[in-house]
Amino acid sequence: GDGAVVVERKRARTKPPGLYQVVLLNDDYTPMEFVVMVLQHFFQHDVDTATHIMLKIHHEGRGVCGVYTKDVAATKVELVLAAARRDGHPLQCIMEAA
Ligand code: TYC
Repeated sequence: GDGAVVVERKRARTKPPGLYQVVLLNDDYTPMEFVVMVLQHFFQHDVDTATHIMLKIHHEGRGVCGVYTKDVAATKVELVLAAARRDGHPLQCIMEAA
């Protein structure tokens, strides 16, 4: 060009990470004990909280396991689905923008 120097101001800060809810869905076949185990093992809930969340899902159809950044939420969904399929359960786990 004509030698003009264009300087773009850099973004002042990094983008805040989007947050995602990991949600378990009810079904008629997955044992309650398996869901409680999933909530303890993958979402670090104590047994009383895990049981409360499991019963909420059982009665209301769905329940939030935890809220995480996108990559962490996606990994938890995959780990839960892998564990459920390994044990032959139809449990469904999804992530939703929080
Ligand atoms: N409804 C299941 C049963 O009666 C228990 C269950 C709870 C399944 C939560 C899935 O996400 C779930 N055995």
